[in-house]
Parts: sequence; structure tokens; C-alpha cells
Amino acid sequence: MIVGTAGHIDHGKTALLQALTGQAGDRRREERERGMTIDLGYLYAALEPGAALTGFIDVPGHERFTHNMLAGAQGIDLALLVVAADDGVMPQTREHLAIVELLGVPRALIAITKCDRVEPSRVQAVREQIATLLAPGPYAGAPQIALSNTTGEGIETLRQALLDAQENVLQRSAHGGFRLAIDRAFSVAGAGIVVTGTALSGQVSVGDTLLFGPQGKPVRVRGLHAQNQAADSATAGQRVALNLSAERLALEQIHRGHWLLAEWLYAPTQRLDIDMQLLASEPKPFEHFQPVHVHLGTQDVTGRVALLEGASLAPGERMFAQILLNAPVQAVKGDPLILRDQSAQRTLGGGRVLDPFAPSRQRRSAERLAQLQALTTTTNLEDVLPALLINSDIGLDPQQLERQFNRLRGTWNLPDDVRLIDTRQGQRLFSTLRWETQKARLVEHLARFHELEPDQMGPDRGRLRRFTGTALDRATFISLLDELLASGVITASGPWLHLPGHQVRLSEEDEALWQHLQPLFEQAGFDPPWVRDLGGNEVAVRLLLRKMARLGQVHQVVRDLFYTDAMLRRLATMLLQLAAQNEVIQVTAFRDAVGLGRKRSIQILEYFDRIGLTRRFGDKRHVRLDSALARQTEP
Ligand SMILES: Nc1nc2c(ncn2[C@@H]2O[C@H](COP(=O)(O)OP(=O)(O)OP(=O)(O)O)[C@@H](O)[C@H]2O)c(=O)[nH]1
Ligand SMILES: [Mg+2]
Repeated sequence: MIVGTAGHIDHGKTALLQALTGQAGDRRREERERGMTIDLGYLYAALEPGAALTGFIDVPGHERFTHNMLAGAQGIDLALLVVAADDGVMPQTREHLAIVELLGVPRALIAITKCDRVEPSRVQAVREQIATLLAPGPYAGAPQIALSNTTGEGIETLRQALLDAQENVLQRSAHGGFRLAIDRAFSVAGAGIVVTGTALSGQVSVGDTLLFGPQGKPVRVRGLHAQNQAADSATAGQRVALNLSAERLALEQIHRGHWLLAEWLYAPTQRLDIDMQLLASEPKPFEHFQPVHVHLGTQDVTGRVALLEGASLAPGERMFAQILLNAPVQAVKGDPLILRDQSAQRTLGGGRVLDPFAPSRQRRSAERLAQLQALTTTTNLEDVLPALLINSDIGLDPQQLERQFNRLRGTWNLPDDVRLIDTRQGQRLFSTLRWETQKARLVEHLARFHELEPDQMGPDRGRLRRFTGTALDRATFISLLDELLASGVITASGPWLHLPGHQVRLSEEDEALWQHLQPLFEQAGFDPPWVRDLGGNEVAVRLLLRKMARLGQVHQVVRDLFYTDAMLRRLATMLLQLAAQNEVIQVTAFRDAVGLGRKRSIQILEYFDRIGLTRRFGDKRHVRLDSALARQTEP
């Protein structure tokens, strides 16, 4: 069990731990000189002979050192709230109480100190004051023990209450990856660097490799202490000291606020979605985008809070919010955090992390809020997943879920209506329904594309993706498309994607223009007009004919000279007839057969060369019988 003190300055927190354990704790010189606690103090003692060691964290009461108190209160099992009988409830009594409530510390005991200094009636008045203070919160009716650190009166009653609590301490789950928020680092002669902190989840053993600090530097655990005793391993809920070794690891690199994590959990983030609560004692509403100090683990980072369900949050109310941090943190779902004002003078409220990898887009959408709602109501991954997925158009990244829930994928039981999609960038989870909807939508978009661009075979992959405006990442989009291609719902012709029934045709406008041009081509026979002689808008005519050339309806023999497909086939037939009579085709023979000038005849033959119907040797040609046109054309 880990006990943390709480309470106003000078109310007797440090004296109480000394009276209880008989240990003075290691006070810094400045603390002795100033007669106050500045930073965290640590003590380990058995509450009675033979009992397991209890870890005590003594915190400073001075308002200027609340940030230290916050680092100490993280992960404690029981808050020992100290109130001096003479002063009664004071500002940091309230603030520390609010902090341990917001952190979700499971239990509290109240010690009324300095009872030797006051009349019993005063003790009674303070009791009532405290009862009123606790009444609206989770510690309503918590035991209050009147005592004196000077005379020792009441200390045994407190000891008994602590022993009872120790028996019933909520065993923290040792599941999940190891997480330790570092609160101290020092150097031990002969051993090297030692860091301490409260293990928040998982377990650690000698020989393990963990990732340290913002850069995720690998460090090896050379030795460890759990609750101040040498051990081979330690688990969540214990105070842990780890002797670390790593290349070029210097004490100056290690600070309170850094994390030690199981390798797979390391994932720095600067955007957290939380369930936020504003203290009822706040004088005015909290405004959207207000700057704050965020205390998470032993970290203290500045940032801003974007309210997700309104423009302001009234005192005592809660709301979903997104924290945008100025420096990266490490967090998992359920982590409590405390928000203090910009100048770090006042605790404003706090919250619980719902999603440490919060989205920047669509953060207020109905679907996103539904996801956040699901994250507040259930804790188990399998129970939350369906609600998360049914509200997600783009699916979820399983690796992020592992880190969000601190649960390795190997331990999941995926529900039936969930699809795990393989993509080039790893896997992605979808609800089966949403995946099928995505497919249907893609097919609709393709149909729409055909409608808008009837003269095109279809878009290529990149163009189709842009056309749909999808939020899916590229890799997932490709997997979606591949499924549709595999099932034949979409077909590919070369790079062009289209629906199987799609046939290229001209737009209505183009069709009308062609209706006008076609007779001119028919009348002209083997000598069609040049583009400039077709009349009308020359540019539009040229564009149409080029478009029709792509569709195979006309052929551009030389620039701006087009033959209809029918006419070109007739020319090809004549060529094949010549070839049937005489294997080698001369320009003159072709010219005489078609009745055109020599220049035009050569232009046509060269076109036949280009499309592979003929092969040229000097001014003679052979027909390539393997060419598509030769095979389609009956002489
Ligand atoms: N008479 C009397 N004096 C006490 C008692 N408890 C503490 N004191 C005195 O009150 C003063 C403050 O006690 P500390 O234990 O340092 O108070 P603290 O709550 O740890 O103060 P910070 O850590 O600075 O917030 C010291 O001079 C103590 O001797 C008590 O029960 N009776
Ligand atoms: Mg103290």
C-alpha cells in the first residue's frame, strides 16, 4: 500500500508520519532551515511488527509547491488528509482534497492534528467542518481521527485504521505494459543511476529493457527495489526503485516527469481527448481554448483546452474536451490528470484520458462524441470496440488501440462484426458494416464519374481517390479497391478503373457537333476535310476529333487530318486486297488503287506503319498479318 499525505502548510503532515513510523525521513537542509516541506519525502515502515511495508509519500502543503504534491499524489492508494485542529479547513486542505478526488485516489482517512492545543469543543467543530467538506464527494463519511503528534494521543487509532485499509487495499491489475512515472533520480556509489516512482501498471523484472524519456531511449534494469526492499520483480501499486544501465546515460538527462515504459507502449502524443471536470469552487466558467498547466503522471506540461461540447464549462460541470499540449506526454486511457491555471497558482479541475491519440479533424462531430461517450461508459476493450468502430468511417489503428487500452493485441477477443483489413501500411480495424458502406460508396462514386465523364474509360487509382474525397488513407483505400476488383464489382482496363458495364460514349454536346460534322466526312470519301475547313469553332472541332480518336472512332493520320474509322477500315481493306495479289506493296500501287495523290497515299501508309498494320522496307511494305486491324479486316 502507498499512502500519501495531503493538507495545508504546517498542519502537521511530516510530524504525523514521524509519530506513526518513528522515522524522521530525510529532510533537505533548506527544509530544516525553513521548517517546511518543499519537495516529496519518502518513508517505508511496517505499521505493526510483521506487516508488509507501507510506503509513505509526504507532500508539501505550501501553495507554491503544489506541483510537487501533484507528482506525489499520482498512484497512491490512500490519501491521509491532515487538518490541524486550531486552523481547521484551510485553502490547501480544499485544494489537496480536490486533487486526490480528481485523481481518483480510492480512499481517504482524515487526521485532525494538534488536538493537544485546543478544547474538545473545537475538535468537534472542526470535525463538522470536515464532514461538510467531504459530503458532496467520494470520501463522504470517511473516518476522522483526532490526535496529537506531540503527545501521541490518537496515533494508535490511526495506525489501526491504516492497517484495516491495508487489508482491503484494491489490488491494482498487473496486466498491461509496465508504466512508471519517474519522481526522483539519483546516483548510488557503485551501482550507478537509480530512478524511483510509483508503478502504475504491469510489472518489471531485473533484466528487462524499458524505454526511457521523451526520446524512448532503451535502458536495462540492472537491479530493483519494490517498496524499499531488494527484489527480482515489482508490480503495479508498488513504489519502485530501478537501477538502470544504458550507453551514455547521464543523471542530468533524467527528470521528474519522465516515463519508463514497456517498449510497445512508447508513443508520445500532444493531443488528448478527456472527460473534463471543472471544480465547483471555480469562481467563473472555463472558456474554450483557455491555457492551462496539465499534470499527468509526474509530468507538468502547458497547453490549451478545446471544449468539445460548448463554448464554456460552468463550475461543477463536466464536458468532453481536447487538450493540445506544448510538449509530448505519454498517456493511456483512464489516466487521471489535473488542470491548473496558466500561472500554476490554482487547481481548476481535472479529468480522465479517454483517447491519448485524439483526432485533430472532426473532433466535435456527432460520431466522435459518440465514441467518447462509449469510452466513458465502458472500460473493457471488447465492450467499447463495437461502439468505437460503428462510429468510425476510417476504421481504427490496432497498434494505437493497444497503447490506448494498454493491452497487447494477442489478448483481444475480437467481436464477430469486426473486420481486420490488411493494408500496405499495416492492419486496420473496421466494423463490417462500415467497411461494406465504404465499398458501396466507392462504387457509387465510380458510377458518378462515368456519368460526368462518359467519354473516358474511367479514372486511375489516384484520380478516383481524389474524386471520392475520401478520408481513408491511401493504403486503406487501395485495400478497399482491391477487394472490389477481386470480387469483380469494379474492373480495371490497364490503369483505368470502371464498372464492368461501362461503355465510353460522347457527351450530348459532342454528339451534337459530331452529327453536324459526320456528313462532311462521308461526302469527302477518301479525302476528308482538314480541321480548319470543317467550319465552326476550330478549337472545339479539333478537341472533339482528338477525343473521338482516343475512343477509336476516328484516326488522326497527320495533324488535323482525321479519317473516320469506317473510312480507314475501307482503306485497310484495299491494302489487304493488294497484299493478297502481291506480297510486296508499292506506294504507287496503293495510290492507284485508292485514287489519291502520292503525298496523301504516303501519309496513310505511314499511319498504317504506326499502328502496326504494315512494315516498311525502303518504299516497299509488307502487311503484318498479326496486327489487330489485319485480323479484324476481311479483304
Ligand atoms: N502541538 C502540536 N504541534 C504540532 C503537532 N503536529 C505538528 N506540530 C507542529 O507544527 C509545525 C508544523 O509541522 P509539520 O509536520 O512540519 O507540518 P507540515 O504539515 O508537514 O508542513 P508542510 O510540510 O510545510 O506543509 C511543527 O512545528 C510541528 O512541531 C501536534 O499535533 N501538536
Ligand atoms: Mg511537511
